[in-house]
Amino acid sequence: MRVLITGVDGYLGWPLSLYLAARGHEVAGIDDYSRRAWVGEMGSQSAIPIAKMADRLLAYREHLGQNLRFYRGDLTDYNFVLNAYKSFQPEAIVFLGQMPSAPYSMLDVHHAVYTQTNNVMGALVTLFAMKEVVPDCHLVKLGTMGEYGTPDVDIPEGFFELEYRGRKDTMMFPRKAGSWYHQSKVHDTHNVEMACRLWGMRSTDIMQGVVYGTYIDEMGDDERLRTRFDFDQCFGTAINRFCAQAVIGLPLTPYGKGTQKRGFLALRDSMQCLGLAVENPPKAGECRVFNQFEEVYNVTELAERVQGVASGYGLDVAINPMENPRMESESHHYNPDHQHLLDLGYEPTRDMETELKQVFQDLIAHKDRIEARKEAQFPDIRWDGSRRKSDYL
Ligand code: USQ
Repeated sequence: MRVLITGVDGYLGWPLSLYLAARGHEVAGIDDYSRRAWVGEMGSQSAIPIAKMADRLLAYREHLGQNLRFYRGDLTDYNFVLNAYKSFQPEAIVFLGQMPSAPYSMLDVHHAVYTQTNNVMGALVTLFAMKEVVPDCHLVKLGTMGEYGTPDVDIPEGFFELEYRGRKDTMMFPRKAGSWYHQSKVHDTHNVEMACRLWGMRSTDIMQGVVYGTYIDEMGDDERLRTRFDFDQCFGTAINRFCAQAVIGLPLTPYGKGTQKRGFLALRDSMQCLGLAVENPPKAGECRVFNQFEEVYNVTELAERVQGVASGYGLDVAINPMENPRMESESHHYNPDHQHLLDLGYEPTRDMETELKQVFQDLIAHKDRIEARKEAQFPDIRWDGSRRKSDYL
């Protein structure tokens, strides 16, 4: 199948291109290197060194025996996107090319506006370009579990039966996001659902939990095929930050009470899921939703898992809760459904320990790169728009 990945230079996009090519698909990618620039703006760098795109493409051809068709450009530029679709004629588009950080979007008005303009317009441009050039193409859109927020009820997979005053209809489950970034994904979801309803497009909206891990088998032992690992306050997720903190001897920092829960999944499981979605397209007009996560932990349990694995490498680190710079529920119900992928044959690895060992091996080898950008780890972006470093509690 011809699969186009937007955000092919990113954390998920790059390994996905390898994974899909190894499964026999013809892959193209779009990127404008924004992720490298955002992390630089935060005063940080990927702990694992990332090859330049030219070197990535060379290694790709050597290992996978095919070229990755690369288009450099901005996803909000309609003519650019249209031309890329015309030249590649994708049968599936995996849409990953968005600004993915909640704290970055909460920085100030400029970052909030940028996040929503970039994310919502990029997806809208894609819908129009698909309609014009490849109306039968399947859009695999990366959503996030954070769109739902933490309501005090179980969360269905996308749609549910709503009954009110004796009448019933199938409706999209309400969203209650907690950052301008997560809100941008909510807007996308509504736009994509409407495009399916009005234009008969087919889409899979994947509501992913927090993805972690540094390696998939398709990377082999070629450094040029590795993907990024961020640990700064914006682009490093809690699990990445805990691992990086352990490697340079800093205490691990659950925010606030540390009882806020999230769903997690390994990088290799994320690849499997995106691959399954691509290879099993929905019918025309269908807007399909997958909730995807494997294990649910609260952030203190997560820190304890990381602490346990770190001790195996002689790293004895403390867990010191930190004042929460975010506004979020710290004690809440969390029980989302996640059956649709399992029905398609998804076999999750559910082995956080093995994945974390790989992460530690990679990070210990690049400890100096984390040490060099240590300052970027300390959070000062607050959900009320102010900036002040958090204290350990
Ligand atoms: N947290 C800590 N300590 C830290 C950093 C974060 O306790 O040092 C807490 C946060 O307060 C939050 C939780 O960990 O309660 C998760 O935060 P995160 O930074 O790991 O992840 P989040 O902001 O939710 O965003 C990440 C990705 C995003 C994706 C999302 C999936 O950056 O792209 O959409 O995970 S989900 O969380 O399911 O919405």
